[in-house]
Amino acid sequence: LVASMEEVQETYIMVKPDGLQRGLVGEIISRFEKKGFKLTGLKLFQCPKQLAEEHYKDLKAKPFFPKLIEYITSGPVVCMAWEGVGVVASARKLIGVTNPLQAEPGTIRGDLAVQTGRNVVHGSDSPENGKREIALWFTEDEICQWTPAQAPWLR
Ligand code: 3AN
Repeated sequence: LVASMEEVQETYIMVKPDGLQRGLVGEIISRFEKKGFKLTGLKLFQCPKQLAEEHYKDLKAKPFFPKLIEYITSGPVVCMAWEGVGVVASARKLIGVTNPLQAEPGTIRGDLAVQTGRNVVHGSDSPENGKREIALWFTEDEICQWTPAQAPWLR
């Protein structure tokens, strides 16, 4: 765990349709930016059903799966790739647990959401899934590598 927290990782973060409709995009991006992670991909996107099903394939057997797919494809989402040391677990901490009522105040879900089925944001749950999901949601040329000019120590 300590080793994985020290390695540079990438994670897929997505503002779900409810987050966009509620005007929370700037607030959510801002939390990852202020923490010190590096944005390497960003787009507004209407997710096709097939992509939603592939993204959530591990949840296919869950009773809420059809509703989840309906929700994610109900309107545009904001797709993001973020890079940084230990970014996968740290982003999950910033997001908070799945049920927003149980999410700690100070987390995105804890501060901004009420329902599990409308929990405003997604974050990859492992470095492997971070890579998998970024490859799923972005083409290679949509990912930009850059060095923060004023703060190279953030890497
Ligand atoms: P997380 O997004 O916190 O990693 P997962 O991967 O267990 O949580 O679930 C993925 C998404 O499925 C959640 N963000 C939520 O939108 C939806 N979901 C999870 N559990 C439920 C549930 N019990 N009822 C309705 N939707 C759920």
